[in-house]
Amino acid sequence: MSDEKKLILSGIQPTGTFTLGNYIGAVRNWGPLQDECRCFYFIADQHAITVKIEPAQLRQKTLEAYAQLMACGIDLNKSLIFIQSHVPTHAQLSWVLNCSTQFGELSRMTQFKDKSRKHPDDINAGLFDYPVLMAADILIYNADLVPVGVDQMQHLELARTIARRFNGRYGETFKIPEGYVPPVGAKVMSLQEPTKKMSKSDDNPNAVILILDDKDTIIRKFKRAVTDSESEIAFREGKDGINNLLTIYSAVTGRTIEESVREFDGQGYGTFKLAVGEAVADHLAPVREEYARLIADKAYLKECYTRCAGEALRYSYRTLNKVYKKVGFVPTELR
Ligand code: ATP
Ligand code: LTN
Repeated sequence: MSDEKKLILSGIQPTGTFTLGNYIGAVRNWGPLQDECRCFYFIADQHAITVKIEPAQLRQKTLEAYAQLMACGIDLNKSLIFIQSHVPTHAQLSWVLNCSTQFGELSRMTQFKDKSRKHPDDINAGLFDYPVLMAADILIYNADLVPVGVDQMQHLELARTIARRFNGRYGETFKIPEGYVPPVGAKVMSLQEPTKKMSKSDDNPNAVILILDDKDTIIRKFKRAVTDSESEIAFREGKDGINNLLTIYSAVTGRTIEESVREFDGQGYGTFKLAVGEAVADHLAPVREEYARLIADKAYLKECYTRCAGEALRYSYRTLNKVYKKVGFVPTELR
């Protein structure tokens, strides 16, 4: 890995099995970047405790998310996948960045407002401070590019603001990161309410395809997908259900939307839904198989996340030491 390569960084919270939305909109785009870029991916377990989660659940879901990322095509000979809490420099930098972040800025974050509304009994300081830890995740590696869904762009913008402010106050220290939203399938919609995004935390299991669902389950969920009262397979305004199915079909087959529309010209919704279900199930089958193999080998997973965290830690100390020096902390030999 040479230092001239662009550095890509992204994270995902271990809040449940990845959905087809997480997969198409985010995770599956991470693997192809690893040939041209230096890629750092991580499981954001420290972000996950900003809402209530059982410790045993968090531990299990973190390992499962780790194995899912590997199964989605991230090659540890080229990229790193680590667990956020194993690399303490993120949290150390976030304290310093807190002091370059304004209360008013954090109060304006829509995710904070949404999650506070959803969990009115637990509006903790971590939930409020979530974007500063996210800024530290990015800035500690001087990332060039951060692939995220549209929902995370406000946080990314804040990370850029914090970096600029710190650089202005203490001198050039951080690179200003760019966001990267995939051109196709940036937003996969719910199969039951196609105006809403497909989300891990949806209460209706029929609305969501999980990347580890078996073929029969996937086909059954697509058969029940909400469409419209017409019979024409076309991509246009007002046909949210069909548009979503066409987007998914195109994303997994690699065909354009126009090619997909032509392919199903004159056919009924039933045939189309079955074809989408089969294409998705076939596409996800190797991910599911690879996941089953990985999750059964805890010793191998441990070896991988330990080595990757070690590399990430060594790399990130360069930035932390520089930052500590700039803000005026007395140097120590202890790190
Ligand atoms: P939750 O339901 O717990 O909020 P989520 O399913 O919305 O979770 P996140 O873990 O917040 O997913 O997001 C992980 C990544 O997947 C982010 O980059 C996000 O933008 C992307 N993503 C999430 N849902 C979709 C979707 N329906 N379509 C495309 N991309 C998505
Ligand atoms: N907030 C993100 C997860 C996340 C992240 C990051 C993404 C935490 N730290 C740094 C990119 C870069 C989410 O919920 N999807």
